[in-house]
Amino acid sequence: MTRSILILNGPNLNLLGQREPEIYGRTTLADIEAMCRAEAARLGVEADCRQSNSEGELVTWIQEAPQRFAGVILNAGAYSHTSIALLDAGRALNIPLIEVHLSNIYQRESFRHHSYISLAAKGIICGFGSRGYLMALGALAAMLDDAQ
Ligand code: CA2
Repeated sequence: MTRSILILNGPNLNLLGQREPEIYGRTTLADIEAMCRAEAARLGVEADCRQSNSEGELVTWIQEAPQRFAGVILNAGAYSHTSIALLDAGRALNIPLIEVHLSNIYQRESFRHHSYISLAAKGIICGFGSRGYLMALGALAAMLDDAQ
């Protein structure tokens, strides 16, 4: 069975480290992706990291994920709070999806308190900054180990 994990980041996350450091910190998306690849290697899995500002592209990547991946880590950014299309794609998955947010969305504006993705997620990690992606990788790797 494949031990590859797809890590998806949604709209505006390409701006990390460049704007609003008081909310999102100074770590760039390239830094996070490098941390994820290093953690994946440590856990004996592979990480394929992608970012898109396009809802449709994210939907397509989620739809195609079971062909090549054992799990999906998704930070859908603001689409988390708006996108029924991403929810439907997540619900159609037959592999686990873990939802990640850098910030604690429940400490922020009320419109961020609801996430459509959560309805399709195996689990949700928020508020731990970039460490949340590593926590999600650890959870998926442990699930793969348990399934062996
Ligand atoms: O906390 C998270 O990870 C979020 O998914 C980030 C989204 C936000 O809309 C969600 O409510 C929570 C926003 C990502 C945008 O990131 C930026 C980074 C720097 C400058 C501007 C935006």
